[in-house]
Amino acid sequence: MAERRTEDGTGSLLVVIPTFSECDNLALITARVLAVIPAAHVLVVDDASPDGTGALADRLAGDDRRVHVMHRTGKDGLGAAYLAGFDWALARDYAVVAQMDADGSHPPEALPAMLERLADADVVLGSRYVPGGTVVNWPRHRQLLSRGGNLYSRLALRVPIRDITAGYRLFRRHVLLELGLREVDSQGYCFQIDMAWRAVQNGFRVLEVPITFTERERGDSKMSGSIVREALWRVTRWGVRSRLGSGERDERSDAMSA
Ligand SMILES: Nc1nc2c(ncn2[C@@H]2O[C@H](COP(=O)(O)OP(=O)(O)OP(=O)(O)O)[C@@H](O)[C@H]2O)c(=O)[nH]1
Ligand SMILES: [Mg+2]
Repeated sequence: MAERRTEDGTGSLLVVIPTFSECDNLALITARVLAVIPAAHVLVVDDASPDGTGALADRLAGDDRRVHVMHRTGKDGLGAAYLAGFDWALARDYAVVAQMDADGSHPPEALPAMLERLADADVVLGSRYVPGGTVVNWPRHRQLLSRGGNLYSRLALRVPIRDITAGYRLFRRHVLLELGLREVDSQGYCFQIDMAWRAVQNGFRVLEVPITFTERERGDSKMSGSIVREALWRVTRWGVRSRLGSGERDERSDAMSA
């Protein structure tokens, strides 16, 4: 296991890549990650993709022992896939856990800069909305949705993060251990807001590194109206509760089905 240590001494790195029907993207993104950080491991978390992504992941794992695969029984949302991947990481000795989309939107080539920033942080976000960050090929409606979602979340939750919905992140192991992952049940990109807010509330240092985010070229988006509604509903409720001073975050009594 010693060879998993990253060159800058940040410790062993696991990159978790959730997949649902990403067979056109998975081999390339895995190869890019391992080319940039040869000491890293990759965990593909596949939700029984109907296009055979799970079988492709098995072949990649058969060819390279740095690649691991978790097969889940059906599509259960991005948040649940990441939580399962984080549990898998914590059951092993990875010091740093990255999360990254399979569709090429998150450039693996930014990993070294993000790992470097982790020297002064507990969580590092690959950010579109800090100086130097940018978005390529996103249609106007997606830009507006993302910008609007970020602005609303920042104001409602009163957090200084510019890209709180960023899906490209590094966590130090102790953050995942201490955040109370059992209580997280946000599903879509609300999961990203939830985790970032929990990190800030727990006093962890969250830093943003600029990235160039590129819209997927292949495969279908899983973004949906219900994902947006879930985020709007939850963020509004968290913001109201934090203003009322209860700080209550327990979602278990939440009857909302987004
Ligand atoms: N395991 C698993 N992965 C998922 C699920 N939903 C989405 N993903 C993966 O999560 C990542 C982000 O999903 P995307 O469809 O790219 O969502 P997005 O980035 O908001 O939308 P586009 O980039 O416009 O397609 C991709 O790697 C997806 O394959 C899910 O239910 N289960
Ligand atoms: Mg995407």
